[in-house]
Amino acid sequence: MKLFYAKTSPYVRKVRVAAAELGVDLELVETNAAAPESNYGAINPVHRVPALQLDTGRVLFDSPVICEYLDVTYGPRLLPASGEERWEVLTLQALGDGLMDAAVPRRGEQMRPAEQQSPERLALYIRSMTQILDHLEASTDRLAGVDLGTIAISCALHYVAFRHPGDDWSATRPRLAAWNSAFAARPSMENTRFPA
Ligand SMILES: N[C@@H](CCC(=O)N[C@@H](CS)C(=O)NCC(=O)O)C(=O)O
Repeated sequence: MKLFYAKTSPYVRKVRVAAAELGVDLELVETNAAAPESNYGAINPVHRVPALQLDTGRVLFDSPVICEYLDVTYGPRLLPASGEERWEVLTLQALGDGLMDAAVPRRGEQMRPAEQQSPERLALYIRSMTQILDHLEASTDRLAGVDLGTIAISCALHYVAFRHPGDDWSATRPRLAAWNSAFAARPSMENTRFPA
């Protein structure tokens, strides 16, 4: 199976950590989806990474779909099949993905020339990030075990530290920071670190 990926994408890291936790090897295909001349749309018409191409040729996207496919096929271990636990894990995954969904475009906005940046848009991203981080700090007792929820949240927290270091999110959220440090020691997280 081929994973179309970028080293700096938190969504990709989530998929790679899930695969590692399940003991699945993926062939990595480095992909710059944002490049204007990219023909990656022939693989994933949404034109985002990650995408997973199965040996049959079928292509799966986006990251929650890929993670669920991997878990159903090689688990299940990371997403309970039914019951309250399933909704809990999916909701935690949505919190992690939601943090990425604000932190990633905020970074994109900040990469534009200063005079083209929208302060209003940046404020909305920062509001979403702050709310999610505060919510997680108040709910660290929910972060037990290794599942698609905790994987998504840890990948999102590392992305925030990687791309928005000035936020110093962990300084004011000690319980979440302690949980994330312990989670980061897992080989699946160690082996998928963002570049220095
Ligand atoms: N909802 C998607 C989001 C994926 C996403 O936004 N990926 C970014 C990289 S972090 C991307 O490919 N951006 C390229 C672009 O927007 O041109 C998922 O969960 O897979």
